[in-house]
Amino acid sequence: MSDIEIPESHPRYQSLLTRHRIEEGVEKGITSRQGLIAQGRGEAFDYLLGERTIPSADEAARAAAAHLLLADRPVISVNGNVAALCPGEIVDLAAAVDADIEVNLFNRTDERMRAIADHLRDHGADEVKGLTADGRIPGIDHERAKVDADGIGSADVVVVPLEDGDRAEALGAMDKVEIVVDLNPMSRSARVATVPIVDNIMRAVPNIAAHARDLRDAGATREELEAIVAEFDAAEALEAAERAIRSGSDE
Ligand code: PTJ
Repeated sequence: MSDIEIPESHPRYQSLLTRHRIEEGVEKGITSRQGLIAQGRGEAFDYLLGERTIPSADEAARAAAAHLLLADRPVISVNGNVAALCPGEIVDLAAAVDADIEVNLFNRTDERMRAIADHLRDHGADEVKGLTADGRIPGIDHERAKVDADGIGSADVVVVPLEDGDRAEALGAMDKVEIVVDLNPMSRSARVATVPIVDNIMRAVPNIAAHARDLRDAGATREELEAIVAEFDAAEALEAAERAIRSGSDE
């Protein structure tokens, strides 16, 4: 048993755990009510993917790890769904690649910003950015434009999980490397990402951290990391995910 009263052997265990965490996130004022709908949308794609990390998503996670290890100023962006689903895993990934964590919300309120920052600190984060909001992403006219100038504002690589599309596009226009985690390979954010990872955030985040540690432990050089980055083909990864969804297999 874990934080839900369902044995881990239950065939729907992961899905029920996810729903429980999102519900709890809403109750705690971390997740927006729209987050429940977003979760439902993601779950449908995960069901079609077989609720597993497909090989192309694993390759994408490795390319993401290489980008993060090469980065000068990597930042992981966190919204209300991510904070509810995998706060400890986000803190662990930030430690593995020496990244900053920044809260960035579509439905931004001071209460939610603070609740999410506190929640991340409860899970081990030292510093959480996003509350200063002294920077702006050009070309966006909603709350997601607000960033910390010394966080996402000046980052070279940004991890943007469960994004809503237009910020992903605007960050791309700022020449930042964007790592998007989204279960929908047809979403606008996945399509504009430098590295789209079509996987559940709860599997993808620990997987990126594991790849980063493997690469570091193997003593990967800058040249080797750059080769991993160069070999990754975003369009092919999206096609492979769509094929897996449509056919139910990896072929
Ligand atoms: O906390 P806020 O205020 O910033 O709001 C966050 C949400 C997620 C509500 C907001 O960004 C939103 O409405 O997003 P969308 O437009 O519904 O997009 C969410 C995307 O994430 C969709 O493409 C889903 O398929 C995908 N998704 C949902 N759950 C997961 C997921 N991808 C990976 N893992 C999941 N668990």
